[in-house]
Amino acid sequence: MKWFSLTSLLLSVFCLGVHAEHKVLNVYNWSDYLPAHLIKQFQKETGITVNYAEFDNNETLYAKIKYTKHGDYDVIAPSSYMVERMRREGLLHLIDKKQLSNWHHLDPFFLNRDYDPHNNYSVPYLWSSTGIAINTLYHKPQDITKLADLWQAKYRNQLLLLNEWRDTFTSALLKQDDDINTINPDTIKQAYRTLIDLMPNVRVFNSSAVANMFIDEDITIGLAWGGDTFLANRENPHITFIYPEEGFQISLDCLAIPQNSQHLNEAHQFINFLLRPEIISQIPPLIGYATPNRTANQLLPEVLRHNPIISPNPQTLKRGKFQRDLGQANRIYERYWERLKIGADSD
Ligand code: N2P
Repeated sequence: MKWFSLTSLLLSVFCLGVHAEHKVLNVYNWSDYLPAHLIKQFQKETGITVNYAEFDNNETLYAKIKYTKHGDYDVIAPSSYMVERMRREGLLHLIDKKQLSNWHHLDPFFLNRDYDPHNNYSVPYLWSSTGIAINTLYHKPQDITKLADLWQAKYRNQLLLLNEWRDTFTSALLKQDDDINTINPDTIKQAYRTLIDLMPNVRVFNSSAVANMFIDEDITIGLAWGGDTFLANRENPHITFIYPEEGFQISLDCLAIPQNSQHLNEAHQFINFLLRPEIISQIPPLIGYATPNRTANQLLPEVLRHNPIISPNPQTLKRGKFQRDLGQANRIYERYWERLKIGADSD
């Protein structure tokens, strides 16, 4: 009896100890943006349990972080312009670079940019371009060299547009030869009208299943991220990617820690894990997005490093543009975006 009580006492003390030690990390990332085996490896190495959730556009992420007050997330992956917005609104926690021993692997090309001048709030994670994806069994590449081509009547009810207003408006602004970061209400309205003109050609708005829609041939032409197009191309080599003549946008997705995170050490451990060259270099071959980690890039096979869908050649790259936060003008765009999606053609 005594022996039994002692055992159960020891057992409960042990369990309490384990319970107190149990570490958790809540990650909120883009859909299909981190292979599951790497999450498992991190859990195994650190004993930290990762709760993992996904989003498919920056605005969904923004709303979650802005309106949840309880520190539901510890690591998030906003694109550069969203880092700028969140930073400005006090939604991000300072990154403690002393805890990131792998920081030096990052390519300086991606560091200290205007959206976060000293990278005090964000760590570059993966990047890609927004361009036009086509299936060459159905469309001739020589017919589609610029965004303006998508407005042709022959593409009626065929296009996929990304379910991300920033990228969709960027395409309209590029087509009309305007600054992709404009905050001028007249120019924004003009871009809205340009998109209204495109609507008869639009079949679907989607940003989480783009690769599969192309692979299944539900869609044969549309705006797409290079990474998703790379995946589709691997399954079907007829699916290819076009960097539009008017220019294109470079999306740099970053890792950041929300201001109200409850697990700061775990968050830094996770970010440092993803900065390890032998970890992050596993991602581009699997999901088709490029890494801003210079050491990791050197570990990639030559053929992948120079794959034109994953990363444009230096000459093409010159046409690439970075998006900035639009401040108060975000509201104007958002209002037009809602109208566009419900098909209301009004001012
Ligand atoms: C892949 C995630 C896309 C990230 N589904 C685009 N910024």
